[in-house]
Amino acid sequence: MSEETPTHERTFVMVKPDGVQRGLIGEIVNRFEDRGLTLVGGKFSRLDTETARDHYGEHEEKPFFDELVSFITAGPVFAMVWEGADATRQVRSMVGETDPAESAPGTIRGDYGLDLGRNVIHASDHEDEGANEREIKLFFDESELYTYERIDDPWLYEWIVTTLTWFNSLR
Ligand code: IDP
Ligand code: MG
Repeated sequence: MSEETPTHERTFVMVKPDGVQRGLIGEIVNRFEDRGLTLVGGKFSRLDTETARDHYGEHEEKPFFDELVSFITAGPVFAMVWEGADATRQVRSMVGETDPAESAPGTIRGDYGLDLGRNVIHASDHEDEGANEREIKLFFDESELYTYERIDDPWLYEWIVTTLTWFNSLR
């Protein structure tokens, strides 16, 4: 077993209006499900300007801020919370670079985008301190998040030993 078990955590992810309009919700959900993460919350939301300015507060001084706010409020978004080991870092690596043009094929932005201003997906980042908690709260009530175990969890995580113990007991 690896020396350090990564933190089991929740991370906030959102299909942006371009991703929703282009029919990419299913593809995106599929990737995280296939990876083994657990979907603990998901819903449509239409951001108003105030919430959008709040969500992207860290970028308020940037020249692209107004464009970003009008883009993110242009249509419904699909907000999600995913849970799993090292979830924030793993999701970010599946998302790719901020600019789709710089994102490797195989990443979501590298497979589905070409333009920095239309980059399909948002995902919380550890570099933005406290972003997960803040963004989850902005979109979800606690009662909208569900804790459960995936049936394949014992085959996804080495530290869950139940299945292996059971198989060995049959020999
Ligand atoms: P991230 O989404 O990869 O975390 P951030 O730097 O946090 O990237 O920027 C937030 C969002 O702002 C980006 O996803 C993108 O939509 C937009 N953005 C960032 N930099 C630029 C830019 O230089 N021009 C236009 N939009 C930008
Ligand atoms: Mg960011």
